[in-house]
Amino acid sequence: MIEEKDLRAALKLYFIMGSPNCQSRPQQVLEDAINGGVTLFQFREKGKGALKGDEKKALGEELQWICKNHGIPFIVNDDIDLALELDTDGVHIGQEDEPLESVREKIGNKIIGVSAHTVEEARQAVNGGADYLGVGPIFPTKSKEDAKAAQGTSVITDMRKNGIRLPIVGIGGIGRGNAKSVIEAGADGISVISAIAGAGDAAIAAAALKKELT
Ligand code: TZP
Ligand code: MG
Repeated sequence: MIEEKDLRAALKLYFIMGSPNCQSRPQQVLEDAINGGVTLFQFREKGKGALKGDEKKALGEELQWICKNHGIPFIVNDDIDLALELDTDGVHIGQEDEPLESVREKIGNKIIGVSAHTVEEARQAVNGGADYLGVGPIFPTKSKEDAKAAQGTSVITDMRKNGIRLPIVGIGGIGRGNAKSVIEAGADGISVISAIAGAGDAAIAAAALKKELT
């Protein structure tokens, strides 16, 4: 169980990655990213060349250990069974994944993040007991094959105007130069894949983003 104010703070610079996103060892990329100032990590082992089964679990365990060592929460994308096996801090689910209510039953009071693209989806996630919303894609992204069209920061402004108070992170195409606009629209934080995992030096990339957010 994490308090809402601690969750809001942890969502500030939210790093998402799996082995297909990395040009070097994911363990090193994560270590560097955390040293650069990342505040929360999501293990998203998806796409071409993604690990499965025991290999996925083994990498998840190693990345979880790195997060524990540095005192940042570790969240798993989609895979509720893995989240339960590893006893992670939480899970992130999309609109097409297992329904929120059944995920909540399985994982108790751990963190549940839900992807929401509209005010209506945001409302449903709030009513279903989500802990935070991932909203996007805000800007065009190359990191998700089936990504919807970019919506701009106005989707976040709209949610806030319509009374959505749950913590929000923007996602999709966020990097240096546009990170601040996501916060100004009403998000508590930004979540990024390529801006950190695709950078030559994940520590420098994370630190530069963090600086833009303060
Ligand atoms: N969901 C919406 S956009 C996206 C996901 C997982 C990918 C974000 O990656 P990037 O590289 O930060 O645009
Ligand atoms: Mg999903």
